[in-house]
Amino acid sequence: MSLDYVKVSPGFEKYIAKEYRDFVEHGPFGKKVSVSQVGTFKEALEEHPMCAGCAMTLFIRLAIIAFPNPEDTITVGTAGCGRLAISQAMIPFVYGNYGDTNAVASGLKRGLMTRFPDKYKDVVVMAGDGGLADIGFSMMMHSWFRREKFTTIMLDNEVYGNTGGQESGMTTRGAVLKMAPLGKKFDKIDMPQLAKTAGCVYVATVVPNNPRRVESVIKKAVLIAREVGPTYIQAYTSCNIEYAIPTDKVMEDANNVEKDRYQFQEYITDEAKQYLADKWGYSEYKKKEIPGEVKA
Ligand SMILES: Cc1ncc(C[n+]2csc(CCOP(=O)(O)OP(=O)(O)O)c2C)c(N)n1
Ligand code: SF4
Repeated sequence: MSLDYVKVSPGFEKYIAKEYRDFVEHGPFGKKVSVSQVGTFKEALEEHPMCAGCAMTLFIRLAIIAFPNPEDTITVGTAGCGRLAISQAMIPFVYGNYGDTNAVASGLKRGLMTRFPDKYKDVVVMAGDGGLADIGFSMMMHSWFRREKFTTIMLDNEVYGNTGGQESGMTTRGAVLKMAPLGKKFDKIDMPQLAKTAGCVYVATVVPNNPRRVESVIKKAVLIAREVGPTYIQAYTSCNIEYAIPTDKVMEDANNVEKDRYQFQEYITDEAKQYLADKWGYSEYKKKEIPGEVKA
């Protein structure tokens, strides 16, 4: 962990933009920051061009705070609303063609493991439900079948938001959208179940109005992907424009959806539990010793 990537060359301090200097002096690189400290450090993502009140932006902001080593994390995104914010963050961003994110991330991660065998370089895909569940479905599934070691985060707003409201595989049955005026005729894809079947070793669903939970699942997912296998997070990130949610009701909607179809789910394999306990000190996964038990 270091500030090597962003340090200011001696003598240039007064010419560097204030934003940049603030990031070097008060940013998250080389420190442990948490969502509970927001306001006390300079975040890697602050400004973005997304719609006012968009829950996706809140989620992306929390996810980036939660990255265990943001200075050694590379995000991979694609066409869709999320990349408008992700690409503004002070961490490297790679743009994969629409549908290609998980193929790009596979190559990137393998290359990084070869180039930096002694260092963790985390790769995190963040893309929309259309980009992952529809057009990128095959690339995503095959990255999981191959057990590629990176995290996939679906920004699930249950619609193609960036292109004006087409239904996606993640839209719920019956939902009426601008470009699906007769209502969707099929069920929402059960992607968490598919992720488990395809080989993900950690799977969680979250909504953005519980920042500590978002932080916890993202951290676990990124750590586990370093050495155990692929991990998948599915986040409800409503589109207030296409679903006509008033901006002051966005969090209320997330609360309601969490009680209904987005209840918190977390799946973790025994191997991943043990890895978190042994390598990263997660006490909740440490095997409890039974009093009187004789160790082999
Ligand atoms: C190969 C390709 N096909 C189609 C598009 C057009 N396109 C851009 S964004 C988008 C939909 C984005 O929807 P989603 O992935 O759900 O993300 P959201 O905007 O809802 O966050 C589409 C179809 C494209 N850019 N590239
Ligand atoms: S169109 Fe929807 S998902 Fe896209 S930025 Fe606006 S509110 Fe967010």
